[in-house]
Amino acid sequence: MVERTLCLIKPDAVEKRSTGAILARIEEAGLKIIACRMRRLSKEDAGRFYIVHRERPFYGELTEFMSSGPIVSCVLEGEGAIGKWRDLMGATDPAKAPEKSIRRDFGTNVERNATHGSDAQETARWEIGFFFAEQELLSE
Ligand code: 3AN
Repeated sequence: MVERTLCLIKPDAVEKRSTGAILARIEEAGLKIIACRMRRLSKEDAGRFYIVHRERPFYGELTEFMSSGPIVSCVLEGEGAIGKWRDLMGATDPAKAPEKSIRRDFGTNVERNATHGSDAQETARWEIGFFFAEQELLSE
């Protein structure tokens, strides 16, 4: 099934100038970028985006980090895009992510782990809507 998923390139990876290398891996894997922009979140924006984690002990740090510099948000489209993008990223902890995965190659630790990807269809719809209006998704 053709799906859409949200990809974020987090402040650590943008700062390290890994944006181009990460986008290249996405395209090489056959996923299509149908929207892409750079933006800096406020701490409040990051808090809203990660609202499901508000009870977790790392919520404050996570929202601080995600608003610490520019991020790149993209919408990816393709067959099984949600799982495909999560496979490309690897595990949350870069040390546990497989060799040649994005988080292994570009991440530092569970917080500074280079990228984000939606985990299910409903989450993907909500997360895409957080960053983009429907008419900004250029699938044709
Ligand atoms: P994933 O993004 O792989 O689905 P989740 O949903 O467990 O991982 O975590 C959400 C976000 O919270 C991740 N982007 C990760 O960077 C961050 N995170 C998870 N665990 C920790 C932790 N122990 N300390 C700081 N940040 C964390």
